[in-house]
Amino acid sequence: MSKGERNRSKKENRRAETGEISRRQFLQDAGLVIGGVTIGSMALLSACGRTGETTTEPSPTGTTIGGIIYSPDTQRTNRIPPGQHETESWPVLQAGGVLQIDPQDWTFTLSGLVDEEKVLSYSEFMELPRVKVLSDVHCVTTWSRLDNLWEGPGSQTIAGLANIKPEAGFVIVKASGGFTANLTLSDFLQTDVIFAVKHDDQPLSAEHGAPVRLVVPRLYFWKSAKWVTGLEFTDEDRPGFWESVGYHNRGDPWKEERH
Ligand SMILES: Nc1nc2c(c(=O)[nH]1)N[C@H]1C(S)=C(S)[C@@H](COP(=O)(O)O)O[C@H]1N2
Ligand SMILES: [Mo]
Repeated sequence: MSKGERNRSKKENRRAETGEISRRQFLQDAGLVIGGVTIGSMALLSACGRTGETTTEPSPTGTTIGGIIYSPDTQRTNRIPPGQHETESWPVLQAGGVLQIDPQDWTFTLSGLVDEEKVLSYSEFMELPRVKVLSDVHCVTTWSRLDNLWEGPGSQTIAGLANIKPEAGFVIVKASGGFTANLTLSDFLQTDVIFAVKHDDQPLSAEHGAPVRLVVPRLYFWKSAKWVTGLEFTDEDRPGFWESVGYHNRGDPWKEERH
């Protein structure tokens, strides 16, 4: 174990013992943290007319403050789901190696139960209207990383590019190299689901899924496909890559839907 790792784990232990919740430096720089409480929580509390009291159940839709959509789980008092622990680092995980995608070769395709298949080039995708989402990441291997700021088109913007047929109830998310992940259309269309091109105000790196990755904040991180290349809308559910090798079909971290 390196000195850095030792210091980090000491810090994490201390934080776990005191119950102190870490905030990312970028949020402080962005002025989003005051005295250890995110402005989001404070604004939410005052909007609800309560002070000195926190909500235990998040609002189902998320809250938008200062142009940022706060994923509802970021408003929980205890933000770490059962069986998870907080980490400050950001591990890189995928089946196989990191993919280096040339944006010039990258396209995004909407197919399946749509009136007409649609293919966007990288420059068309980058011109789409964007949102910002603050979310927590929960990997099924037990690490959780809080306060991630994502930027990119929201799932509803992407869905609006195609006329989705009424029979469609599921979305198969597709990524380079044949990776897939399945979602119900309703999970996909939540307001905090985003096709991220930036993380913490920096362009997304190749290892975390550049040029575009999906982020589905309310489900385990395996649903958040890196190097995403398109969506297929279907009337029947079809397990994706991790779901076919034993992961849970939905993956709600608060219910520990792991396997
Ligand atoms: N294309 C692709 N995306 C993927 C995966 C994968 O194997 N391939 N694995 C998922 C899993 S299991 C996790 S935990 C996260 C990890 O994302 P990160 O490397 O940015 O932390 O990516 C998800 N997205
Ligand atoms: Mo994972």
